[in-house]
Amino acid sequence: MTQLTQLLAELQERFGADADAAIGEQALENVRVAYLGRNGEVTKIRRTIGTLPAAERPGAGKAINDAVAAMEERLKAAQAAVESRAVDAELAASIDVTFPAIAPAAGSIHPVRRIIEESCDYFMRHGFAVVVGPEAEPDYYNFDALNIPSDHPSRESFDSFWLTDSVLLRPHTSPMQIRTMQEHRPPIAIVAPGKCFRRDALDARHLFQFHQVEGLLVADDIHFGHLKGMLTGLCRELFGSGQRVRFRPSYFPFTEPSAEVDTTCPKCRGESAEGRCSLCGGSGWIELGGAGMVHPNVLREVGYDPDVYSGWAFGFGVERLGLARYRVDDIRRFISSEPDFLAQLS
Ligand code: FA5
Repeated sequence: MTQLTQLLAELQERFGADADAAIGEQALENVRVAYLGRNGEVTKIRRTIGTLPAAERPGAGKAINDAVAAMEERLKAAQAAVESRAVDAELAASIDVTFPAIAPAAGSIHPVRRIIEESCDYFMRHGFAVVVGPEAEPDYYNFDALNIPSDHPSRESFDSFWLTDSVLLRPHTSPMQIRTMQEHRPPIAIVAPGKCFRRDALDARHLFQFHQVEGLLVADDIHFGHLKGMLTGLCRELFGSGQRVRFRPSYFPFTEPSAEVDTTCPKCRGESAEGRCSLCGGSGWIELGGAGMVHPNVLREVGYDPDVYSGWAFGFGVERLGLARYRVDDIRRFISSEPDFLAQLS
């Protein structure tokens, strides 16, 4: 009996090694037949039962059956391994590892951001510093210090979102002029990009939240010619030399003299029949921003002597610059989050 037990143990061990080594279905079947088939190794052992004393025969039969059950389990595991190797091989054959990979979806810089960066780069090259400030402002910075007293009608042109009786979401970046001049003595040369908010109805030229780039230069002997030169240079930098720019007399309480800066309508190129163009309304021009020589009252408010110092300031709408730069026909497209549109401009 002990001899039989040892024989069966050895048999199972050999069977396991052969089953593991079988690399395909046919090889595994050969192993099965060699051990468990009608004339296989197990049958040969079974035939020896008759030579044993009668009392040992039932125990021997059970030991052989247990060994067969264990070998059949082992065979199932080996079959599963062979099948999964076959699937892997099939997959490997069907995968072309030289095929180009799917490119990861990469974002791009938003055109508004790009214009802010390029405008700031232009001014930094000319020695200006970039400053940023709060989007919610007390009315002092937004109006009073900019020479717009509480009863001044021009307050209405900055139709605003008020947070309290005296704090509002800034409708322009000009408060940064005051904040900078209060903190520093001349000479001052800054650009201040940022968000602005107005209760304007949406149309092809207006958003309720948009961006401006403010600029301020104060020193002795600054004149309007510097302003024209710098702003014309900015437009050339952003648009190339083909885009026309004009300075039109205007009014702002915080500059004197004042001008609006316009550029050729990117939609009709100034050629629409009277009133037909949905972007410029037929004027042939779109307004980029306001500009002018800093008003003496503003200089006095921050403690600068207007007889000693002079300066200019401007505030351009970034999305308007985007209309002209990218020849876009509607400002709302900049906030539409259409990936196809944005990808074209990147
Ligand atoms: C001002 O905001 C002045 N602070 C500009 C200024 C600065 C003048 C310094 C003098 C000295 P205005 O309200 O015109 O001016 O706005 C300037 C520009 O902001 C407009 O020309 C336009 O380009 C942009 N803008 C104004 N409102 C909107 C709007 N609702 N949607 C998109 N862009 C706008």
